[in-house]
Amino acid sequence: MIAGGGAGRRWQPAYVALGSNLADPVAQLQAALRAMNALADTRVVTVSPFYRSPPMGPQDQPAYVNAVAGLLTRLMAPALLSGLKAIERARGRPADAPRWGPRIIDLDIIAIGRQQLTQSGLTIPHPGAAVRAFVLQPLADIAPAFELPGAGRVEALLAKVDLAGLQRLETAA
Ligand code: ROI
Repeated sequence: MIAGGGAGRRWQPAYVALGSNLADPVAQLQAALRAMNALADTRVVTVSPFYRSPPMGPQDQPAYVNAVAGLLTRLMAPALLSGLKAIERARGRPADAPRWGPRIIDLDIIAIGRQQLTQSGLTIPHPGAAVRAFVLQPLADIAPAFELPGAGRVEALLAKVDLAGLQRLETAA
């Protein structure tokens, strides 16, 4: 049993997907990366290139900018999730924003090491990660051999998705 505020003993690799389609998306991702690096017991160790991607879901919204960050963290999943939600709120994302609507910043935990869990509204690995080009391409850029628990190797999953419309940007972190 680990006492206290959600920090475990061991550092674990984690991947977080970033997405934005409002209020200067590139700047939103850059600011969120700085804020993630400032979370307790967490360091951003690698960042993928940034990609412009057509909206999945309702089409009457701007294109997204997406990326994936590789972290090392000692936080347990719920503590990392609340840290990411706090960053989303601090950047001005309303807590009650429509689920498939445009957003200032979206930070989703894709995976934490080899964990597989579902608890209090959080499923790890993220159920969409294995089928979304805008997650798999940047994840493959930084971790092609990573085994997404229960789904398969990232580079094998990437080979099965449609990459049409995904455009790598020159700007990055
Ligand atoms: N579409 C794209 N391309 N990228 C996203 O990050 C993204 N996020 C969302 C929905 C609305 C599902 N569509 C998206 O939340």
